[in-house]
Amino acid sequence: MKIAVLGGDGFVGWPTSLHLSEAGHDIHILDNLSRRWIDTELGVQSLTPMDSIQERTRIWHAETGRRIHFHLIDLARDYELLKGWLAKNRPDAIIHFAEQRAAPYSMKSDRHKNYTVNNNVNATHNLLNAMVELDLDAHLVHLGTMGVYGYSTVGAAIPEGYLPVGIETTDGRTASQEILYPANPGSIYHMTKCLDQLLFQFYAKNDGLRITDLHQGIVWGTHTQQTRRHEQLINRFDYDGDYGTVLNRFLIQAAIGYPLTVHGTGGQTRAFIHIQDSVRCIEIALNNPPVRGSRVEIFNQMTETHRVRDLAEMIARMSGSQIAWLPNPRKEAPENDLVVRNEKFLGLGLDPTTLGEGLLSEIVDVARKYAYRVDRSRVPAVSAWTKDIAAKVEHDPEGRRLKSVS
Ligand code: USQ
Repeated sequence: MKIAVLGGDGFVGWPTSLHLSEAGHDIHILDNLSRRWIDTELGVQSLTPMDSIQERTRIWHAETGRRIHFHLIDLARDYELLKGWLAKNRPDAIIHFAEQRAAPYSMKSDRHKNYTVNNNVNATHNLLNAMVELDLDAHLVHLGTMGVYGYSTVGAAIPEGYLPVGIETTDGRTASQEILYPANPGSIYHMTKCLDQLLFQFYAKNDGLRITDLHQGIVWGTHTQQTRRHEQLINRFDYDGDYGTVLNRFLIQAAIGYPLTVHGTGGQTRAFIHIQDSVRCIEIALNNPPVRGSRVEIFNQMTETHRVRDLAEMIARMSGSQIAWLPNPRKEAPENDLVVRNEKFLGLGLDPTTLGEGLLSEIVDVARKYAYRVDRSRVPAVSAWTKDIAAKVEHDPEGRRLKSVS
């Protein structure tokens, strides 16, 4: 298949591009390199040294003989460029990763809220709009998030996208219907993914677009089979308070002897998936497109759930690290349970890579190797969800005063 990977320079986009290229597909990355600009804005860098996208694709070609093409296009701003590219290339499938993906970054300031909404919603809408205009019957696979559901549990498992409900009719019957599971975003970033869901529902219904939305949990790990092939194919690995996600942060913190930064009581339960499974799931979704005219296909892309403090305690035991119980910069339930259904991917052959000491230690080893690149002052999470929370200036686990976010 000819596949356009929008956002193919990012944390999941890059290993997905390599995986699909190795599987024999013709890969075209469309990316505006915004994630690299955000590193510059924040003054942080990936723990792992990343080459330019052109250099990465050159190395891939030298290693495998396969070409990955790169096109510098901003989906949110360059509608005509995007449309022109799609018209000329007419891909069989499009994978859409091209969104600002960090909740703390989206909550940093009013400017960051605007940026996240404008960027994410426009990128998605521009793409859908262009597909309709061009009569492009490509299968669109979108990377969404488990966070569209919220994380509270009513004592029932979260279904894969749709909730069966009974509605009392005016003549006293009960009509059954399947509705999108009620959206309950916990950040501006998560909210944009909820808005994406509505755009997908409309374009599938109105124009018959074939769309798969992947509700992914928190990704952990950094290497996949392909990124291991050459030092310069390495994936990015974020540790800072905005882009680092919880398990990867704890592993890096363990590697550099930094206290593990648990927010609040660490009672938040979240869904997780290893990066290798993430790219496999995307391939499975690509191989199982919905038929034209059917509703949006939704998968829960996660393999296990864990409570944050259990993860911290496990890594502390494994590494001898201390745990720092910090005031929570986010507005979220202090404790929640989470039960998630994921039978669809399992039924299509996903064999989950679950959290095991072997893989965790491998990640700690990667982190130790590049520990010299870590700026410890960028480890604390300083983006606060509300002005009230921001006003509580606290100290980081190493005794430094944290900036209050204005
Ligand atoms: N947390 C800590 N300590 C830390 C970092 C985070 O206790 O040092 C806590 C947070 O307060 C939160 C939980 O860990 O309760 C998860 O935070 P996270 O930063 O790992 O994940 P999140 O902000 O939810 O976002 C990440 C990705 C996002 C993806 C989402 C999937 O950045 O792109 O959509 O995970 S999900 O969490 O299932 O919504």
